[in-house]
Amino acid sequence: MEVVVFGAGSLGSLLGGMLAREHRVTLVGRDPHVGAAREDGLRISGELPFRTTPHVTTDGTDLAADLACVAVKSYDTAEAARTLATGEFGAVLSLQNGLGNEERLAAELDAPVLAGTATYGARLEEPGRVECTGTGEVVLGDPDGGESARAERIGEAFEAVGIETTVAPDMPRRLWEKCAVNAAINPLTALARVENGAILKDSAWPIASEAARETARVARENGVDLTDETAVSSLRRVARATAPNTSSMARDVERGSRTEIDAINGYVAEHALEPAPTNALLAGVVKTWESSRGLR
Ligand code: KPL
Repeated sequence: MEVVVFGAGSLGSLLGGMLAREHRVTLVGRDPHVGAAREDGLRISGELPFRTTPHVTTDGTDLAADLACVAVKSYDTAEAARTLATGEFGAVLSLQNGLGNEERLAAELDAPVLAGTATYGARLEEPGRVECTGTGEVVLGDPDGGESARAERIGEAFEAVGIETTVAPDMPRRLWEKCAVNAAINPLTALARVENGAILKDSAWPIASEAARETARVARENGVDLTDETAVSSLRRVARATAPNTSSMARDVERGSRTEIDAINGYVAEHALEPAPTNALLAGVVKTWESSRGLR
């Protein structure tokens, strides 16, 4: 299979590297990472050590492949979609954080768009080298839900390189459930500068669990069957399982970079039919921090 991985951050590089063991992969990213990977190969360390030599480029225009995996930050989705629209793809798979990415891709692209989530842990250690900090799984499927033969074929291509993959007929619920977890963990850990496990403490849990419950309620308002109990128990499970880890938003804030708040708490607050004060408050505080740093 020919695959373009658009977005050579830590996750895109790890999955792109794994896919390159069996498929023809083009990894689109930025220097100095892409330059180092071109010179010396893409080095994956940690739980799954290996080196591969995918084709790497900083120019994502006019590419053609059976599949384009989009792994850019959610605020870069519209620009990624416009660049991908100059090429030709059999299918496009979003492997991004937050909600609304698939709609933004579908608005620009003729190719069918699939939704996905990935729970692999990865960290860009230095240009050309990514550390796999934890194996996980990819879940993918039709963004509107239902069976998808296309998703099955992509799932088989992922499984062929050892990426544990589930093809799911209920992606809308899964995306909202993940968003409920992120809406609780990400802004709280970023603002308080703590690891994921800290949200289980008495001082944070009422806020975190309310963010998750409120997200489940907004999901239901948008026709997605996600109960408060499922959202809260998923939050507790992920916070426990990733207790010593730093969330992606906490890492963004530490680096002084823009966060994905718009696609997480911002999306929930905007799509609420009844007010969603906890998500609105968390989004407002993080956006205020971004504005103060000239990031938005
Ligand atoms: O997805 C995550 C993130 O950091 O964005 C969690 C689940 C919170 C793990 O860190």
